[in-house]
Amino acid sequence: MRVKRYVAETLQDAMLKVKMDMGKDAVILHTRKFKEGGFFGFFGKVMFEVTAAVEDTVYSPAPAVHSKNQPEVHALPANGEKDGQEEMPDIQEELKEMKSMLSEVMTQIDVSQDLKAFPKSMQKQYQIMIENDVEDRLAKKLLKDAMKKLGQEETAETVRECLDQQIIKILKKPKPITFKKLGLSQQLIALVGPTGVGKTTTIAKLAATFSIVDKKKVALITADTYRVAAVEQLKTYGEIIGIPIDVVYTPQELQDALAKHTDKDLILIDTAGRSHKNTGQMIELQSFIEAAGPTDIFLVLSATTKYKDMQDIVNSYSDIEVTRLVFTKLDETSSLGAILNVVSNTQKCLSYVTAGQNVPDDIEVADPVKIANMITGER
Ligand SMILES: Nc1nc2c(ncn2[C@@H]2O[C@H](COP(=O)(O)OP(=O)(O)OP(=O)(O)O)[C@@H](O)[C@H]2O)c(=O)[nH]1
Ligand SMILES: [Mg+2]
Repeated sequence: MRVKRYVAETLQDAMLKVKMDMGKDAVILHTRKFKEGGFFGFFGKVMFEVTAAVEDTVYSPAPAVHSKNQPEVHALPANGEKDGQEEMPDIQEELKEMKSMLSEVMTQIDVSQDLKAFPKSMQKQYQIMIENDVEDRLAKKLLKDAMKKLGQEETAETVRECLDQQIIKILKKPKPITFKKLGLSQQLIALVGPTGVGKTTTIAKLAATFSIVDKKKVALITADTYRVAAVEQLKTYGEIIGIPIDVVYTPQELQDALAKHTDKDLILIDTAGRSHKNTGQMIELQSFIEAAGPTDIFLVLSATTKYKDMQDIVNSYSDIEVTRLVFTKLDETSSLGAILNVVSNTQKCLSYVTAGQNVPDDIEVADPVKIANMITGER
């Protein structure tokens, strides 16, 4: 097989040269247009190049044609020759392109074979975590870290234990409501979050626990005046528990109510459920929060919410200085991966979780060990 390059000012001329030189059996391997001369390919003369091949046996150029008037014909490789040098940037360009394509393909292979690189026990744990709604990226990171720690020493138990430890570390130590032993330590907590997640119920649970069990002086304030039922709901709880409740319509009224309760250990502020898609409502909520100046803001999220929606909700509350996370309705779902995702992405501390409608029983300080066990355990 002989391979040759033919250069001419038009493609037709270049093809003609191929036919004249190699005959009709020539196979065209490649054609390209390039600029000759000029700076870095600019301002040069446009030329056409055809690379053709022919079997040795049929390669019988007419001697007359070959010997005369063929200055642009060069055998490949043409290193060191004028046209060969011309060709170098082009080859390098193609090489660069191929390299980048190759590395793209390699990364894709890496991602898809990523899992196969892990031992079987780890692959199984990955599946479990994914089924429990742990973000793919996070699940893989946890596995890689486990792999680093355990090496090939792993067994199903050690893998799970190792993952649990990592999850517990990400979830951090939860921060419930605490009181200083000495001095002024009033805790002013506002609960915010989307509609229907259980803010009011959680407030009732907290109020009852701290007032009845811990004998703290507790007051409730509600800024949720959108629905009569909402006010009545909290008033009823207040009456049952035996603690005062104020209903405020403006940020000013909120401040006035707070001024009345300087003697209280704990003031819980209920807010109306905000659709995170309604910016007007979010601005109003912010003005209540600013007026209150709470010690902590609890963002209440339902564990039953799809993680993607939860992400949107968390983002929409980014203007409010949320300090803690509360997850409700753990009794209604067994996949708690979203809790891990949110904590991992927001770096906020967990505070409480609730698992049922009963006031005050169905609330507890979030337990990272239990949550980790749920996340790495089969459903
Ligand atoms: N299963 C279950 N239901 C709960 C839990 N917490 C609250 N709920 C129920 O969820 C519903 C809504 O609770 P609310 O406390 O009114 O929710 P909210 O966030 O105050 O709602 P809005 O004020 O409308 O935004 C009620 O039926 C509660 O009983 C929980 O942990 N588990
Ligand atoms: Mg409510």
